[in-house]
Amino acid sequence: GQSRIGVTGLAVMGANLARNIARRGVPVAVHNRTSARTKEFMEEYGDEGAFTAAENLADFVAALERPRRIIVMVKAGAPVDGVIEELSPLLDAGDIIIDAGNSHFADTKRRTEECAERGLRFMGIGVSGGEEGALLGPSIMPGGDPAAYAEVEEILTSIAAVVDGTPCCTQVGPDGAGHYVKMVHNGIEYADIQLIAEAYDLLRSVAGLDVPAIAKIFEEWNSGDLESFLIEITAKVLAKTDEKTGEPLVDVIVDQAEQKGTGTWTAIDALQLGVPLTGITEAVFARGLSALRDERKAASTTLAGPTPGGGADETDLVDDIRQALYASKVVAYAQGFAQMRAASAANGWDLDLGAMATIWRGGCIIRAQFLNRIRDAYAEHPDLDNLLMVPYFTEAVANAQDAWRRVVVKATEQGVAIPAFSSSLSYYDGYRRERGPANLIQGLRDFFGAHTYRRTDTEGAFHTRWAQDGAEVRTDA
Ligand code: NBP
Repeated sequence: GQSRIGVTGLAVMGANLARNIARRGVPVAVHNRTSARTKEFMEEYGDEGAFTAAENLADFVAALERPRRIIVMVKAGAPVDGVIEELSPLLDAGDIIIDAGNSHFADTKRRTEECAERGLRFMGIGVSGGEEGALLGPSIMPGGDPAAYAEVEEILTSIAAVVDGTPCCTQVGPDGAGHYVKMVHNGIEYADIQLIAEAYDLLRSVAGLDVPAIAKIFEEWNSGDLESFLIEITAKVLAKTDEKTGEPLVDVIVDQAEQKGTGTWTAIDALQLGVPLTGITEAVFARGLSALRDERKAASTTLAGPTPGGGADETDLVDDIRQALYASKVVAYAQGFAQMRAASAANGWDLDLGAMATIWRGGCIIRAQFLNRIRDAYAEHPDLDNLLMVPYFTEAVANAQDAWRRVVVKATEQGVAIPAFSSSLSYYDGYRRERGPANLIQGLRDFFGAHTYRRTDTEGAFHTRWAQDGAEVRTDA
């Protein structure tokens, strides 16, 4: 075989990845289950590079140099297992199957083991940046055996986005680590988007601004601490006028958010790890609430509450909202990184969190200036428990907190839902409390379930005989 790498699955992501690779001068074999799609691909893009089109998997495999490197870019879930089943008998020991879709990390772990039993090497790589990223330079999060990564490193780093001369691609860790990090990336994206939506709602409903004015505000915000791809495109979406009605496009878009599930996966894993991941989880819940459109319609005329607004343009409020957005964003990232740290420990992945911030600076949806700060934080403190504890972020939130509190108070008084803003503030206030109210929780648990408690002044587990003589007994001695 002559092709250095193959791509099977030529829907938008696979096609663009294959084109990206071929444009670097690498010969690529291409295949798709439905061969009409392969034919279309060749007709449209065949002259962009050295492609070998294969109608079936046997021809596809035969077109590849060894060890074979095969990128699988099909729909996540059962299709990936199906493709592995079909490919396996055609491959030789040491060949590498690379799942570049949005697979769940537990599936990647399982597939890694199943492939190893067949003598095959499996990699799960996260690819972010959507269609455009796949074609022009995505952020790539490869997981798997380092020796397998070494065989594809040159190709992957050459197609990735580049920031300050550094490719947005680095070996993340073994088995499911790459897909895990991609999952948390998507979770953070949910939180970022929710925070932006809440800021927009506040600017509109509480500050009383119109959509074009809000578009301008986001454009301004994009030149400060908040500078990021998502803030940039928020300004563009808000500035768009609907051709049919002449109204802002956002005013004719139905207010129900859809989702593909990676935010939910992130939240579920946080719950299982016991990591307080309020920002991302509230963002998932907010999409769920948005979906209840008919119920909301009925509730809007039934349930009591204040009507927001009344205020004319309030300049101070606009800047308060900016600061609240920034502080909440810091919390959401601190939580996401704390989750990756916990997952790394639980799975033995040894994740380099600074490197994750580094490869998210370009190519992906959450790309932002801000990630340089996170990279710097881990460069100085590799074992950092929480990003809020490094001076840069400690000060950023300290400076923003008065504004943040004013925004949460105002929104609450006026009846505007801000689940991500307010839960982030509650997390912040809970995290900085030396002594919280969980002592009472333990007392209650001991009362109704004899679950025991620990004392502040003595080692050991204790139980109070609430229903008997009220005396305390030590239960672990
Ligand atoms: P889709 O997720 O829409 O999948 C379509 C592809 O899967 C087609 O090539 C289809 O072949 C193939 N396929 C299916 Br469906 N079932 C198959 C089976 N049983 N055996 C073999 N092939 C099968 O494509 P996509 O939007 O390009 O996304 C690909 C992956 O990348 C997904 O995991 C996605 O979550 C991830 N991703 C997408 C984006 C994005 O912006 N779209 C971004 C980042 C990651 P056919 O032509 O024969 O039906």
